[in-house]
This record gives sequence, structure tokens and C-alpha cells, in this order.
Amino acid sequence: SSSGGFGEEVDYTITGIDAGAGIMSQTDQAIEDYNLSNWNLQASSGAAMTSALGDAIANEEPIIVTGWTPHWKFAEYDLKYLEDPEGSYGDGDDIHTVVRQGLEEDLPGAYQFLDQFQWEASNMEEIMVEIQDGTEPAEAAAAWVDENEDMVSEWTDGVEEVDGEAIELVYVAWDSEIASTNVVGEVLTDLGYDVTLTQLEAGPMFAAVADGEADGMVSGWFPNTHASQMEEYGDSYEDLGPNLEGAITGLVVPEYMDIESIEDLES
Ligand code: PBE
Repeated sequence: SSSGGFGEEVDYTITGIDAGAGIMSQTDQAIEDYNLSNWNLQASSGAAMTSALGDAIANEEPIIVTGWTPHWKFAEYDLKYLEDPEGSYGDGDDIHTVVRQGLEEDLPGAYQFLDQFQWEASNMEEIMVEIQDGTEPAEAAAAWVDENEDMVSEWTDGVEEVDGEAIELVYVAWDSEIASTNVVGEVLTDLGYDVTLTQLEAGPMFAAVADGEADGMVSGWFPNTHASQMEEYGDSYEDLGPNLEGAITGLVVPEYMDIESIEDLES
């Protein structure tokens, strides 16, 4: 294992995101699995995490963050996942679309589109990079939808337009979900829906769809990252299956750090 003294250099701190995120529970699990009880997982937000990451890289300082793919940070910086031989983060997820019960009867067109919505990590990353470069999410989504007519027309194949019916999608302010939710919202707007996008914490996002207070979400990381939410709410919502395959969570560090595995973090 490492003699680099990273623990001391980073104050035995892993820079995390919002406390309700699944990756925070996975990291608590990693701290247990790798006997890192003297390490501290610092809760913050997705934005604070990427800002700390950018500052550390500008100064070539060490930093360890909770990271995930798809994410613009891999296009912006040279980063690597730490190996996870204990499997604390599971072996990846698919991102699922989840809707409230009764949506198919109430808003069949929206239901059909949400069921047909499906893209790849590289698609999601294109719009994430635009938003990171400073374009407003709704504007970036509108431009992405315009530029990807072929894919969007597959999602909306056979879907009838409506005249201002209300639909509410819920999401958490994770960069990946800001991108996907805005794209889906833009397509629904183009189909004639009156769309509301409501930003919540992770638990309330699942609860809102399970209770039928919101119509749907495109942010279910199954089966690993959101295992506990699946367990708690899975009987009360309808899972429309993956909209993106091959998502990853883990601990991420800059390439210049001389460390390869979570096992190398000294306790
Ligand atoms: N994430 C992005 C979320 C799911 C989407 C990996 C930060 C989480 O940890 O819950």
C-alpha cells in the first residue's frame, strides 16, 4: 500500500456531495469495508464537490471525491477511479425512468415518450459539458434536442401531441440529472405539455413519485446506488426500465495522484 501520506495531505477527508445521495451511503460502506474509520466523508453538494476538485487540480493538490459517470469532469480533467476490490460501490448501474402509478391512463402520450426515452453516456455528457460551460440548462437542452432530431424522433415515435396538459418531473441537482431532466422536459414541452421541473433532495424525489405527487423522474440509479430507495418505494411506483446503461459510481482522484486503489488509503 501507499506511503504517500495522502491521508494527512487531504486531512483524512473524502469530499462528498449531498447527504441523501446514494453514493454517500456507498462511501460509508467503503469506509467500513476498508477499515477507514479515521476518515471523514464530508457532505456538501455536487457543485461544491466539482468546485473543490477544480481548485485542487489548479494547484496540483491531492483530493479524493465521490465521483460518477456520466459526468463532464472526465472531459474536463484527467481523473481516475480508485479500484474497489471489496465491491463497496457494486458493479455499476443503469439509470431508470420511474413514473407514478396511473400515469399511463392519465397522460398516455407522456407515458409512451418516457418509456421510449433512451440514450447513451456520451449523449448525456455532450449536454453536461454545455451546461458546465455556462449555458442555462433549459437553453442547452433545447439546443441539444434541435441538434439530435433523429434520436428524439425515435423517442417520440407514435406519441400524440397534446394541448397544454400539466406534467411535473422531479430531480436532484446532480449534474447528470440536471442534464437528463431538462432534455426530457424540453421534449415534453415540444409535445405540447405544460412542464414543471421540481428540484428536491433524493429521498423526497422518490417519495414524490411513489406518492403520486409528481408524475415521474429519470434519475433512478438501479440496482446499486439507489438500492435503499428501490427497497423503500419500489412497490409504489412504476419502473419503466433503463434510459441509460453503464453508469458508474466510486471514489475519483486526479491522475497525478500516486494511488490506485481504495485499499491504498491508510487508516
Ligand atoms: N449520483 C448521480 C446520484 C445518482 C445520480 C451518483 C450522484 C447518487 O449518488 O444518488
